[in-house]
Order: sequence, then structure tokens, then C-alpha cells
Amino acid sequence: MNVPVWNPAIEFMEREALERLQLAHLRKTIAWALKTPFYQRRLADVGLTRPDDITSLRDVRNLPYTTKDDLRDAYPDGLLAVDREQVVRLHTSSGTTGMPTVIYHTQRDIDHWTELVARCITATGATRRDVFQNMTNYGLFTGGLGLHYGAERVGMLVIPASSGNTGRQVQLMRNFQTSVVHATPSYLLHLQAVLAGEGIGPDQLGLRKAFIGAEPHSEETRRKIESLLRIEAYNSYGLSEMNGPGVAFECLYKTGLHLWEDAYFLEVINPHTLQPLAEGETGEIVMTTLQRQATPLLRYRTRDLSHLVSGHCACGRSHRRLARLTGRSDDMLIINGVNVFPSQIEDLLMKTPEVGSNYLIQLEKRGSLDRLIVKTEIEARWFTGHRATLDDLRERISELLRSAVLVKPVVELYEPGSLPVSEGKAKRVMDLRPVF
Ligand code: DLL
Repeated sequence: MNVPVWNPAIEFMEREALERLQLAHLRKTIAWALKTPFYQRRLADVGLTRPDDITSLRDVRNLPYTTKDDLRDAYPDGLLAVDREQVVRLHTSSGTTGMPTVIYHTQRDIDHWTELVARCITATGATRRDVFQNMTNYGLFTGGLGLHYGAERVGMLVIPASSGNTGRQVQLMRNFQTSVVHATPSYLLHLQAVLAGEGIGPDQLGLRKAFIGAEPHSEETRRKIESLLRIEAYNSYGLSEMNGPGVAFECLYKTGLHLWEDAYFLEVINPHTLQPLAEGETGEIVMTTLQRQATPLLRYRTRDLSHLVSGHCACGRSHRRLARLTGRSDDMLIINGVNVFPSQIEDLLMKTPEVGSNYLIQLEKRGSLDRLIVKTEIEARWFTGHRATLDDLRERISELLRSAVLVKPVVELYEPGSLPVSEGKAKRVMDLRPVF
């Protein structure tokens, strides 16, 4: 197989040289981190005050971990390592209790992120001759702009379609003979169902590849997408805290996701004991940014579970591969690609005066898309009045939740005492989505 590559000097770099590069980048990262009050404190706690205190990559193990809660507590600029004038963009993501987290970027950070995405796109065999339709949300979510810049860097014709509006997506695909798309796997299956419903078969489209990510999915789902649309689909992993997409991507061989190790120092740990795990053992992915100036992050606990694939990839890249992600070590839900913590929903419900004490969050599949159902008890007096008032309240709660968690739920209202009460620790989330 002819291996397409964007940056051969880095992608095929010998491990030893790659590790030397990591060490140099790590020292720079420590220097940047030491500009933030947050890391000054944290690093002083472990006796580290100068970048030169790091003498080998093993020293990473002495660095403090960083969690999503740390980012939330440091919001908005406790982790900003450069002058504000140097920052050209920020992206936010949801925090555990509704308080967002923020990642800032300098122009250099954006350029570097763009380079990583260009590597990913090229690794799948997509080229400047492709027409690329980006079906993920443009805005604070990183899937839109992240892929957009990378695809432009590769020289593709980019259609910034953003998410949703399936009718228009189909029209754009047909008018411009889109050859590569980027979407969540659930949306791509939904799009396929719409295409099939309109009698549009793969032969009427120019589609040849898809980048799928932002949510967990199985090998079977990938195969389904590939066979129904007659395309090649590549798994893409990333998270806002590590820029967004462009962290790890499958190459033509699809035997795990190459993680760009010149940009991220990777560890896999046991989430309970925090001890490092050996290659092949499944645990929590922990990453240290090696190139980011504006918001350097040390040993960020992603909560994502995976393991390192052993052996060399036939493509020849030296950057190690992560296996398909198997889940998370916290309770974060991913609903049609949007991250939602149950605690955010609870916070909002409890702030709504009409709401009673018990509620349930249910997740279902409707076709290929996820559906969020929030069942909540409300005060008895609401059931004695007009139906319209009840409908109003339902809509109000639904809208309140939508504006906060970015997913519009179906809200069901119940009389006090009618929802099941769990004995012991309340189990308020029922995820009825088939494991797919
Ligand atoms: O989802 C970034 C992204 C955009 C990745 C587009 C790929 C494509 P967040 O919104 O911060 O960022 O969500 C990150 O989504 O910690 C994982 O739990 C999950 N996730 C992302 N990609 C995958 C994947 C973007 N390929 C969180 N497989 C991560 C499984 C994924 N889970």
C-alpha cells in the first residue's frame, strides 16, 4: 500500500529521536505552565520550580495530575499562560456542574493544531482533490473549526456545512459531489437513512470517505456505515482540553488510532490506584500537552478508557496507537456527540421552583440518533389546573435544559411520589441505548 503522509520527518521519526523531542517540548511546557498561578502552586508542591528540574521523560510521573474540575475552578483565566493580547481564540466545553471550562490558543497553537489535523486527514488518503463537507458544529465545539482549518491546510475544497439540517446536507453533497465527510457516527447513520428514504443510493453520490468521532462507537457501527454508504470510515479521537479533533486518528490500515506523540505525552493509568499500566492493559488515558503555549496542561485525566496497541503499524509511523475507546471512568454522557453531565441536569432541575424532589434521566435511540428524556416530579398543584399550563411548564423546563446542556430533552412531568425511588444510592440515569 502506498502510504500517504503529511509530515514524514515527524510521523516516521525514530522512537529515540521522538523521545528526545518530547523531553525538549516537555521542558518548554513546564516553563509555560510556571507562568500560571495554578501550576506555580501545584509544581511547587512537588518541589519543581524550574524547567531544568525535568531531566528525563520518567520525571513526568512526579508531575501533578490535572482534572476537569481543576479547569472549572480555574475558569476563566487561572490557567492562561500568556498575555491576553497573544490569545487569538478560545473554545469552551461543558464542566461537571454546568460551569464551563476554557482552552485558549495563541496563533502558534492554532497553527500547530492545524498541522496535526492535516496529518490525520492525509493519513486516511484524503487529498487536496477531495471535496470535504464538515457536518459537525461550528462554534465553541472544536469539531467544526478544528477540522476546517486542517482541511484547508491540506488544500481540500471545504464546505462548512456545520451540523444538522439534513435536507441541506444532502443537497450540498449532490451539488458539489462531496467526497469526504466529517460527522458523528450516529449522525452519519441518520443521514444514510434519510438518503435511503429519498431513494438516493451511494452510486448517485461521490462520497468515498468519512471521518467519524466525538462519541463512542463500535467496530460494527463502522462496518455498517462503510457498507451502507460504500465508503471507508476512519475513527477520530480528540477532546477540547487537548485542542479537539486531531489528537489520534486511524491511518489507512485502521489498526488503532495513531496519537501524535510530538504534541501529547501519553500515559495509561489505573483510574483507581493512579499507577501506570503496561502496554495492552486498559485504563484511563492521561495526556500532557507538549506544544501548547496559551493553556498548557500537565497530566490531564481524560476519563477516557482505552489501551495501547502493541507492535508496529504497517504504515511505518512511529507514533503509538490507541485502541478504540471503550468507555469512560466517570458518568459523563455523550448525547449525539454533545457531552452532558447528569449533575448539570440535576442542578437546573433543582433550581426550578416548580420541580419536586425526584427525577430520572433516560436515554434512548430513535433511529440512529440519541434521545434524551427527562422525567421529573412537580408539585401536585400543577395537576389541578389547565392542561395548557402544564404544557407551558414542560416547554419551559425543556428550553431551560436545552440552553444549558445544548441538547433538547423530551420532558415528562409526574405527580409527586410517582417516579420509582431507589433504595440506597439513587440511580437516576437509565441509558437504554443499545451498546453499538
Ligand atoms: O468531541 C472533539 C472531537 C470532535 C473529536 C470531532 C473527534 C471529532 P469534546 O466535546 O471535548 O471534544 O468531547 C471529548 O468525546 O473525552 C471522549 O469521551 C469522546 N470522544 C471523542 N472522540 C471519540 C471517539 C470532541 N473517536 C470526549 N471515540 C472524549 C469515542 C470519543 N469517544
